[in-house]
Amino acid sequence: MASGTALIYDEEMTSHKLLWKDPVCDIEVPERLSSSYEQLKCYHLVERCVCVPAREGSEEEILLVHSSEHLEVAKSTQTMNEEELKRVSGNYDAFFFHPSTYRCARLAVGASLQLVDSVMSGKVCNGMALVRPPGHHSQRNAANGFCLFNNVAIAAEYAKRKYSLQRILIVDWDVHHGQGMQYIFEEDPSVLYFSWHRYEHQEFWPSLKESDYDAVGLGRGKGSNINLPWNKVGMGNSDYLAAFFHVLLPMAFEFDPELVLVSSGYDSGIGDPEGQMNATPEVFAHLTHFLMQLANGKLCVILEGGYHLKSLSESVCMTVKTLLGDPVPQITGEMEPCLSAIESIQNVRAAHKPYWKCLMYEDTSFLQNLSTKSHLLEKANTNPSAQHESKMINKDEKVKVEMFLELHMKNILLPVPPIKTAATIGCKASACLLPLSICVVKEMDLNEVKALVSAFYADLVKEYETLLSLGSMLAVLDKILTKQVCNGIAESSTASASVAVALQHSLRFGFQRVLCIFVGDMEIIPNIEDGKILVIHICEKQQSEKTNSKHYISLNWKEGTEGNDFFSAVFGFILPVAYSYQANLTVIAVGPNRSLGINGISLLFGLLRGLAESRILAMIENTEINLMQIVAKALAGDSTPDFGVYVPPTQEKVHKLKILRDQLQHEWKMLQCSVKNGISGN
Ligand code: X5A
Ligand code: ZN
Repeated sequence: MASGTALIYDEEMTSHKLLWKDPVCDIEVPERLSSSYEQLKCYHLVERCVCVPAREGSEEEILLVHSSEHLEVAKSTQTMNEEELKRVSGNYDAFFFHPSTYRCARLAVGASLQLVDSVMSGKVCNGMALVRPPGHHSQRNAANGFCLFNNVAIAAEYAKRKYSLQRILIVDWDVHHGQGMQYIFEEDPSVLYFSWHRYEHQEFWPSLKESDYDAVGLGRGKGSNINLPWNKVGMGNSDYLAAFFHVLLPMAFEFDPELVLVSSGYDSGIGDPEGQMNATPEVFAHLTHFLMQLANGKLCVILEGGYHLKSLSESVCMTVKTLLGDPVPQITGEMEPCLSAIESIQNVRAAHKPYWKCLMYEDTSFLQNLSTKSHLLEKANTNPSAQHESKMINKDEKVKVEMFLELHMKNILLPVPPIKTAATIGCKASACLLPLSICVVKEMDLNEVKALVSAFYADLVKEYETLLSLGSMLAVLDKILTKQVCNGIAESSTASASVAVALQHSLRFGFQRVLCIFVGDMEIIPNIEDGKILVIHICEKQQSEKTNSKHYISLNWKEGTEGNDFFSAVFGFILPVAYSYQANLTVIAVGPNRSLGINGISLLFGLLRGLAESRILAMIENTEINLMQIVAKALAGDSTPDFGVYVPPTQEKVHKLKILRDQLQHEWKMLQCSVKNGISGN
């Protein structure tokens, strides 16, 4: 499997700049690129990447998407004087030409294609291109919204042709709707385009009817255009995560792309004057981490917008750090999507129900009577003095966010151990870990184990084999608890005994919230009374007399025999609960009679590495050598190579999930994906 992260940057792309006064365009400055690159250097991320040079995109490549008229107009601006440049710029909505614009735009295209080539040739696994001008508003025949050529669209067409790809996913997390992208691909079923965007019931630029959730694609492309309009400003981390869990990820995994491209605008981040949203830089680490589980990790991130320099550059760093495989910082704060976000999520799910198997049995219905249409509100900046005032407030706000981020980044980037997996010498997983990623530990002394365990599970110390298993598990766990490694793997003769001890030991050590995912038969149910442990037990049938409670959830799920139907449980239930709980340690155990296949388990590990700063203890029954190897790879950061055939969950399974969701969404609020009774308006 390919490894490494490409970084593409060329200082020349900072030469494109605004030469006259224009309050609409003056935020798209060269410093967007240079300050992002400086911040990458500051975190020592540049030296960890494979630096790939940019090149000029050829005319032929630009013509993959654009008309020759558009290319000729752009070309003709190279020799124009300021007055002529201003005149041509005036033909478009929010665009400015500089004599170097054409050259920069060709470099932006070429940089994006270099990235595609680096990833598709296997030179690297993933990468990011820092480019200007951006691309996603640009259309076949027009510049628009700071964009001249549509870098990402050209990259997708190029990848389709050169590498005969049949399925490409484009994720546009820029805060604006990439309407250019939608127009280019709306009839093309081979490109799945997802965009969320500030919309405010069509009040926000570009104020198009076709940016709403009901634009699902045209003709053969029906279902392959996903619009998630945000009707309020102030959307934050939980809203973005909810959008991924309940909209993008289920569809993306069903689509099963061969390559993922990100139209990576950071104007959806906190402090941005355009977006007015609240998401903090680390959310982009999570979004990136999710997408890294698709397409065998083949992920190309290409810069679009982002106008608060500090917010932009920190978010770029979070993205690159994650591409490099670093542990993902924990998201802090209340995990609850807002009502308006849930409404939008519900509507886009309803609109796409006819086209996606994963939604087939969901009882989605459109929300009528949308709450608080904002079009009645006066716009603040209609007169010049108010406009002046709002610029002052913006300046204040900008500095405030700068100061907040300075401190915030220090808090979330506490030293985290690099991803390294602890295992004992005898552990059969050791062999598949690279020498660099393994930390060999010595089993705990058996007398010590006895002393430790007899305090809470006296019965366990009687069997020698159990004692041995506990000895190696405790040694591995200690490495994780003391933060010498990120994760660890232990084999056990009885997984449920090992889990029970591991949980007690972690609490004693002082961990406040431990998430335990148990797959298979569990004989000993750990004590969950005080809420410091949350157990999700995935098994074929409810086993114990124990009924579901907030902290013990039995998810009765047996993977279908014809293929993989586990995604809906992962995205619709496990991840939302896990993100709501905010654990600081995850224990994943696989016991006897597991009801999931190895691919499902591997995906589970990959996704859950995004939580608890990647702290995971894996406990595998010692008969499962094959599984142990897969898990070791997932812990080291490899993506799941192949999910197997997609089959939709049966109606019965969907129903089961719905019941669980209804039961638990008041506790674990990230489960919410529809508004009560489908009626709102209050
Ligand atoms: C790439 C991008 C925004 C254009 C805003 C015009 N463009 N009002 O973020
Ligand atoms: Zn934007």
